[in-house]
Amino acid sequence: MTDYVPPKVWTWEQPSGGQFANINRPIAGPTHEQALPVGKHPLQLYSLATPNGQKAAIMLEELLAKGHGGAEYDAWPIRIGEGDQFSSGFVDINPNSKIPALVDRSGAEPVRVFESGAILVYLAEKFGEFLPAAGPQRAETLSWLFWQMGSAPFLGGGFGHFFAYAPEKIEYAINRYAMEAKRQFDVLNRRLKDSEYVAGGEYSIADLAIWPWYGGVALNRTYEGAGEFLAVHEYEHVMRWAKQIDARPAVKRGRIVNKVTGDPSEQLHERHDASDFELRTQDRLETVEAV
Ligand SMILES: N[C@@H](CCC(=O)N[C@@H](CS)C(=O)NCC(=O)O)C(=O)O
Repeated sequence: MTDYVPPKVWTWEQPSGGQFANINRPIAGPTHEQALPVGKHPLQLYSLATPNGQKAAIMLEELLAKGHGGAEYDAWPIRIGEGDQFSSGFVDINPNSKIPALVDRSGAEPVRVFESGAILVYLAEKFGEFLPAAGPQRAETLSWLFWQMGSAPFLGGGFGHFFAYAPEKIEYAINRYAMEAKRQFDVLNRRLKDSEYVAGGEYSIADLAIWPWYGGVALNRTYEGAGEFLAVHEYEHVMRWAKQIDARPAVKRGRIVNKVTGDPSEQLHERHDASDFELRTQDRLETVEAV
């Protein structure tokens, strides 16, 4: 219990504490003038390898794996801890200042797309993959995609924040969001008991959206200790699916794009070419520098 009594009008007086306190602001818009870099490919991705960012890079790698040369892309890191999302260039392509954002420069005019779900739908429709064009299967896929967009903020912003990042462990908040996170895992588990993939028998943008969040926690990669705390091993069908998706070569590549922390062999800060996965991960660059 705290003795905090909310004032009549909230004012922004001090950092709220916890990880990310230095980037949280109650106002939108740019903080500084800075143009975004542009590479040689039709698609430009501005992102970071958080679960939301991974969705976009994995989708692009899956499209390339299917032979869509038009899905070639340059991926640029947006270091959200350093405020890159508030540059004038980034705010121009995403007024919401959150990664990922995509610019399609393949047409006469550049097209900006923000919100990871919108990016998945845009790319799925552009290349005719991972989302049926019509019918019940499209409805099912979009239903699960939007389930993810609505549910993951409770897993990440709710459970993950209070379990891993908040400056103090607040039992009420952790209980509230652990309960909801477990309920969501159970929703997925029941679905995946009867269905190979989330939207049915085919791998789709629903899996692509859901895996980075729920697969990440199931595989104990997202918040240290969270897998054990939520007893994720009990969700056996989620575990089966999480491992199955994790084994896909395009997923192995996409999830390390714009990754700037962790094991150097799993950090690809910028992606401009398929060979970068072999030649330009941080362990390789550090070896070259040391020679
Ligand atoms: N609904 C958005 C959420 C994106 C989002 O929350 N991105 C986070 C990283 S996972 C971010 O950019 N945070 C920076 C900030 O809040 O300033 C989407 O799915 O694209």
